[in-house]
Amino acid sequence: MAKLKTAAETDHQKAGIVIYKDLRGFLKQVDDLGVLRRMHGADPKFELGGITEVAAGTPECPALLFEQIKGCAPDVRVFTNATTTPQRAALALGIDPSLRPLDALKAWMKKRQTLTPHKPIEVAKSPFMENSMRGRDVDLTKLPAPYWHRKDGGPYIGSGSLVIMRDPDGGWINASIYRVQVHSGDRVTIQFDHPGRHGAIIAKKYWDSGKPCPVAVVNGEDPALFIAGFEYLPDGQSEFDFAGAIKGAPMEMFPGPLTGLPLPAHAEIILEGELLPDVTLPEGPFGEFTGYYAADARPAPVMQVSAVHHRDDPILLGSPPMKPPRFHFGLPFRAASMWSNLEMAGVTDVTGVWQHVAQLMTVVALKQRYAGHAKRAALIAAANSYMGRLVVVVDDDVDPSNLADVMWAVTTRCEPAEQIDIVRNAWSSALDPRIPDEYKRAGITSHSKAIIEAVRPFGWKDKFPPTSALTAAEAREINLKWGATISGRKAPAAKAKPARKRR
Ligand SMILES: Cc1cc2nc3c(=O)[nH]c(=O)nc-3n(C[C@H](O)[C@H](O)[C@H](O)COP(=O)(O)O)c2cc1C
Ligand SMILES: [Mn+2]
Repeated sequence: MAKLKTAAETDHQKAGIVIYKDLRGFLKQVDDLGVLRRMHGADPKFELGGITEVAAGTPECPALLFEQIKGCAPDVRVFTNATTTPQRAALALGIDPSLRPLDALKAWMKKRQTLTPHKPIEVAKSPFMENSMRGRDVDLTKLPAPYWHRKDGGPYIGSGSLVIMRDPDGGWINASIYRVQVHSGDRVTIQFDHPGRHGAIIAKKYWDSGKPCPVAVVNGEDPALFIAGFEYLPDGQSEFDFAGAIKGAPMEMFPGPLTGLPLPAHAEIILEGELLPDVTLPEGPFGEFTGYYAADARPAPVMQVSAVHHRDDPILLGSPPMKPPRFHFGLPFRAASMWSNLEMAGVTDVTGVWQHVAQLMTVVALKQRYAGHAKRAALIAAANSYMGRLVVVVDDDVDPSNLADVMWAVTTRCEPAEQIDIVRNAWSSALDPRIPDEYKRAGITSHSKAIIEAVRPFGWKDKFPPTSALTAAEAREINLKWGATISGRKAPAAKAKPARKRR
């Protein structure tokens, strides 16, 4: 970390985009959009999670700020559904929140390709040092840790929290989202979906040399860190640098008093401690993003918490997994990286990539230029479809973000006997509800993926029956002229009163 006191003017400031400083700043932006609801007196046992799920299932999908939570100190708050709409996901990325979802994702895909990683800088002061508990005084029960779903095995402080570790070889910092269950006043577990997670690889290096792994859990981080912590970044590339790239300025870090790990200075609640070698506790079950409990409680590594720091009136960022299509992010960020991967691999004419059903289904749209073009794209997308059994390719006249349109293409352009392929032994995880438990126990967590070519067959695509539907451009034109009347916002043109002049 470079030792500088203040960040220079950000790339965003130069471009005139206002980006939040921290979670509180983002909360204010969400409130200013009129989409924040304040909830008073909710019970952290099941009710807070239940309210979050019901709200996420409504068309508006408001963000929620829980205050005066039952049984918690009056100043403690929990923020949920923070980035669950396309609008708020765009806002978190510093992208125009009024863009149509596919255009917003494309803007992010393009921005992501040209991001400049910013190494974090160290600052001399941090608001999270306003309150500290050390050693025997550490008492996690003083912090919010909801029971999110009814059959969860315990309370989770970390449903959207960042886990920070330093690679003992390269010295680089990994900062990713892994769930964190509270087991006692000073013990939590951290769950890795599979042994390929950077956190799992790094912890193992410490343990293999007989040492505990220094670790920090950052709760109430800003959304740039939340998004960075979800990205598949290469080994050795710090999520902190990526978050700085999203924000267009270096992230400010304050060194953890106990671990020396760089900690986001403006985060809300921090746990510092060690992941112990050879110590596990039964973790879970926990309602997962597939909408299931895929496994009973399983052993997970234990973090001994030796220090807790938090801001005054701390805000926990809660992001419980919920039954699809509800998801942590209102834009399918991983579809953006797939889109970019396709371009990098030289696949031309891709007009969109999207993920539905909480990323369990991937759709690629393209303008077919040669035989095999569609399958080439599908195979590349399938390789990185984590836990996704369905990969669909559609022609460029189909909007991949519109599930109804996609299914129209599937049912009218795909002859199953000719245009569905199965790829076996592909990437999934222990969270997959369809993999039998005995396989999982033997370490077999792969599954098969169906590739559905819902495109006009290339050999006779020009003779395929033409569609009777309006083109997107025609529909837009009609909407411009007639949309307000169709929706009832305006009386029919003949009866409309002359518009009054604005003063
Ligand atoms: C809200 C949320 C919760 C997540 N929970 C977990 C988890 O408990 N375990 C896990 O291995 N990955 C989890 N993930 C996915 C990882 O954060 C993601 O795959 C990340 O890229 C892993 O980073 P790494 O490559 O540094 O290991 C979660 C993601 C989100 C957004
Ligand atoms: Mn990583």
